[in-house]
Amino acid sequence: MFHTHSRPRHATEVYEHLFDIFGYDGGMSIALQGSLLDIVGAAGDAPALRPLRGVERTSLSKGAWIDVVPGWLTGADLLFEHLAEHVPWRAERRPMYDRVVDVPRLLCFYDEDDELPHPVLAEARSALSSRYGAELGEPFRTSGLCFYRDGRDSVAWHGDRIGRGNSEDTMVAIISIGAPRDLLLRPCGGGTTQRHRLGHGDLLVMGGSCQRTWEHAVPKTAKPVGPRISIQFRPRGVR
Ligand SMILES: O=C(O)CCC(=O)C(=O)O
Repeated sequence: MFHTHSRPRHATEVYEHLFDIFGYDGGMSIALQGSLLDIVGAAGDAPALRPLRGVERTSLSKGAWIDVVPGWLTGADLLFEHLAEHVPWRAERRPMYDRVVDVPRLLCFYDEDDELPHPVLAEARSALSSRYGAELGEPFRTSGLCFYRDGRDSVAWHGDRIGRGNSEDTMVAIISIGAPRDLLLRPCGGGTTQRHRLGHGDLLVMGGSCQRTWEHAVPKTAKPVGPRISIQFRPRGVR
């Protein structure tokens, strides 16, 4: 989609492209502020991963857990620009009760044999498989990407239960880049909701029974937030 335009050179231009193409303006200045902060912190650094060591695990209930690694990915500004421009983002519509509604985010799915849109994503998948493969019993294989254009975009409460996530313990690893958004987790059947603010380059891994016994969501927000990209790695047969 972005290919019909000349290539943006830096984050400012990418956000202008988002505005031109999607017509979203909410929070653009906030996105720019975040981006400028990142540029001040790490001027033009290429995307890279920190070592995955000393990860602290939080046990939830019923065998579910999460690991959170703030700032696992550095140089996230450049990755954001690259993905915003090069991923063939799709707007989808899905049946809901008696209507067909817009999915409130843009999507792109990379199956296990598809070339990922940036080499650091293949490095991330491989690092996650090295760190978690023994416990998971298999490598991470697929990558789902979501583009949240602003606070109106969201994902509703759900577990990743299409396929084996419905009956077996598994893992879903999420890298978040762009504007910080809250990822909420709550036990199925009721209980206290946990709020995890995912920032630019943060990793969150949901494991154990999390997809079956807990639900997660990224709610809409009326606050002016800029665009965010979520990159989810999953094993084969989990969606
Ligand atoms: O945006 C996120 O980090 C969560 C995405 C998600 O839950 C999903 O696509 O199933």
